[in-house]
Amino acid sequence: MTNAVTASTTGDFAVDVRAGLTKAGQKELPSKYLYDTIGSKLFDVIAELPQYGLTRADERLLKEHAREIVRQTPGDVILCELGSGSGKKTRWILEALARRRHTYYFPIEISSAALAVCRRELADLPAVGIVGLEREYLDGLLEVAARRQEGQRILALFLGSTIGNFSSPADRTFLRDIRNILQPGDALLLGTDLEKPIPQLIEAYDDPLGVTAAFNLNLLARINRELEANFVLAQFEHVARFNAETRSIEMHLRALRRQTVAIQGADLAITLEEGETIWTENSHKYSLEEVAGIATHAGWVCRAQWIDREWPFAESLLTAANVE
Ligand code: AVJ
Repeated sequence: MTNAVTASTTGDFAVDVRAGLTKAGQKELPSKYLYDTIGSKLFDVIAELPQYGLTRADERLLKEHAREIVRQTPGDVILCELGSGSGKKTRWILEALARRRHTYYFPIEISSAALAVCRRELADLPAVGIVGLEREYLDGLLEVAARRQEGQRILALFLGSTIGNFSSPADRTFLRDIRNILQPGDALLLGTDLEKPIPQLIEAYDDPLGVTAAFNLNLLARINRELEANFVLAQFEHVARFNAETRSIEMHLRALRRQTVAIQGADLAITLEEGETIWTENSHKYSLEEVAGIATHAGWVCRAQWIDREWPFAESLLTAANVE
């Protein structure tokens, strides 16, 4: 059984673009807007790049430890996923759950294109009902919690180190927000990319094929398409840099010359100086202790952690502690 409910509008997009590009100091754009149809497909290509091992590490851990993860979340489980993307990685957990009983899976995704891919990707799974929610993460989670039947436990997945896109302390606050929506006994499987040599990170976020550059520049193309703007993409370049203070990879778009851009859909005209950047994404790299620390701080108990050796990445199974 499949159905969908629609979410954020061009209005929100215009408001967020206006807020980010009129900010004093560092101009910025929310990274969630990287994922329109073209952006989602470009990310699927990034996930295949030899330089970008994150998605494969996540998938290896899920494939290897799905049974153990499911064994540690007994009973009648509802599965939901924040930012499900193509859903490819979720197959292993779903198969392990569906071996036990019929399972409902709620992919929560802002990109309708990604939701459609996810439904197709997992449609062959027997004993699984997919209910796609085209929503912001917490709105979708509230919807799932409202559908919980008596005695059911929720297992929420937040994979692929998307938590790293929340600059500290927003990552802790977000884990706390999830904790507050769920109940004692519920669980969260959290995927986090771990610290690794900076040159390796730079290559992963600025690949020689230029796919990540296209993924980043597509955000300006999207503003042109959806908000009638006149960004000239050739007058910007993709930049990936490591911020040692925040231990994060930052993606920026740098203006190659002084220019003025009109964004009619946001009733806005902005001027960028030569060399000025627009900050488009933050990707924090965690230490293992840090993951356990922010989880505990947010009301979770870290039950188990699995680490990929080839590309340092951790999967952490967190259970909701009783709130004091
Ligand atoms: C999907 C958000 C986890 O931050 O590594 C990939 C997105 N950005 N290459 C990440 C991304 C540049 C990715 N996440």
